[in-house]
Amino acid sequence: MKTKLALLAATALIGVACMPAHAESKKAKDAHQYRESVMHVMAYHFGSMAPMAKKEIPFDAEVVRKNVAVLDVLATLPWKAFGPDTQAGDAKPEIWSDPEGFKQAQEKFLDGMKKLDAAAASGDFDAFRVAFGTVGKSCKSCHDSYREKDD
Ligand code: ASC
Repeated sequence: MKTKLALLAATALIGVACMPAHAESKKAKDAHQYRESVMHVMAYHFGSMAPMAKKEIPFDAEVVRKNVAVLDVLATLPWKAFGPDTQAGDAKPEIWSDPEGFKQAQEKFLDGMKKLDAAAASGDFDAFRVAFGTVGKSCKSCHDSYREKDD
């Protein structure tokens, strides 16, 4: 009996010792997965237009309009998943310690998206290229300040 108890205790201790240092709560894990998934799909749609902006492939206004329509919806989604007690993944602590700065970074991105919307609607390549660059810069500057990893 004593041996059994000792074994159980040892197993429990090993279990605790093996837990990751930053075990995520279910809430943090869900939020982390949600925002990362949205950002991933955003990067996919945004990135798919990069070869056009770089003139590597011909400009196709219809393809741009379709991607931008998807991005318009996605762009509204990640922010609510940075709520209290959701620190996890590559999100820097500054998101929670500097909420004003993080909010400004979101607004910069959403302003850029408005420009990209207008450019997509116009079907004008130069307007698209400029607005695409503005949005890309806002992604990068937010990542530089609030994300652990580089782009
Ligand atoms: C992308 C993507 C980003 C931005 C950024 C632009 O396609 O995933 O984070 O563009 O790299 O500088």
